[in-house]
Amino acid sequence: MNEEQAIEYAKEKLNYFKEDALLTCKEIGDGNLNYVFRIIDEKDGDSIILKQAGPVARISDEFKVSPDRNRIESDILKIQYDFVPDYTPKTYQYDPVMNCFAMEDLSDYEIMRNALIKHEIFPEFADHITTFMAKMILLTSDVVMDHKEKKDLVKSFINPELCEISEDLVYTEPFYNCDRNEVFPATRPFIEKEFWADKDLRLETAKLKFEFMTNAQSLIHGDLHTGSVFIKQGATKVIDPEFAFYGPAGYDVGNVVANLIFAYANGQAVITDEAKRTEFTSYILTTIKDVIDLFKQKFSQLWQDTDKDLVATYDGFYDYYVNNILKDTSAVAGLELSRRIIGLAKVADITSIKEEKARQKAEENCLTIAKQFILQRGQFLTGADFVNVVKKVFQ
Ligand code: SR1
Ligand code: MG
Repeated sequence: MNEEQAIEYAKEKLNYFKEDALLTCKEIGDGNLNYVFRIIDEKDGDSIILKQAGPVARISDEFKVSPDRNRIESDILKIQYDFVPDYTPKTYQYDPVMNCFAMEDLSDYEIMRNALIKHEIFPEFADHITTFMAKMILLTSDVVMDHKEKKDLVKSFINPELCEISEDLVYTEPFYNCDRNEVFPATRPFIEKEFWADKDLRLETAKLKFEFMTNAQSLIHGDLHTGSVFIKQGATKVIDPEFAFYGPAGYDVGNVVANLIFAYANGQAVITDEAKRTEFTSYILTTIKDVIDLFKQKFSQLWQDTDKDLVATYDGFYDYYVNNILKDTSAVAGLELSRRIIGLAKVADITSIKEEKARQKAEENCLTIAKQFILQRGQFLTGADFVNVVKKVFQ
């Protein structure tokens, strides 16, 4: 659809605006895959978002991706709305012919990555995102769900093409000299030595890739970076779950941690005023710590409060289960840190660092942390464990 067609679509198909509405539309998508139309009734200010999936990715038509991802996104948003309504946008109609769905307009929110690049502070983010993740991860798992119903959900969220993007971009390409990588020239020698020549690292990423493909543990968002979060003071909404599928439970937590580290790297590189730099970077470290510790706290409470499979109540099982999630969290944080620097899909926190040496330092620090998170996964079990690595590498 173009903007005119989106207006026509809204008039004919969406049962949302008044009869005499005066509609205008703007395409506002800035993601890598889809088209996002904001349609407004200029008479009363009512507005809605229409999200449409095309047959190829917006970032490059090299990625042929089934428009069925729009069904997956619309379906998981409904599940997330049931479990965590405070942190999920409300969705309206889904249209399987036009591969689009309508959802609540969140124009009074801002994409979190953009806000963090402006060094804004959101003290409640860790609380919000950990409620979102603890509930989604536990309540969609075999630990608490009827096993047949869970398997139906696994079936319905088989997402082969978008999973393939992650298998390639997250787990494979960053760890060899792949043509599709986009390496910042100043960082290339570091990457060649520390990543592409490191066989131990490659072996660990191979193990992790097959775990990603086979461990149908929880219904995860699958792309929970700060560009998938709409935020304003006191409120958080998680958007863009089109990569959703049943995968390792630590995947989303790891993505959140890695993207906070990108914000930290940006703050260290570009904030010149020392007091402001300390305020922002301390906030980010506190948030990373809280993301891990509050996640553990809430996950544990929910585990106690919810009926479970008998075997999940055996002594020692809870510790085994949660420690595995933290192990995956650390590994995925490392993978996300690697792929956003070495691979094709970059993050503005890093690419917006203008000074060459500062960007190189930010990239090398993130990659140093990444290696530790991947190779020593299993050793980071508290918020302080995660934060200490970041502090040490950036000091
Ligand atoms: C071809 S899509 C590239 C990246 O954008 C999405 O947001 C995902 O992170 C994906 O890996
Ligand atoms: Mg996205």
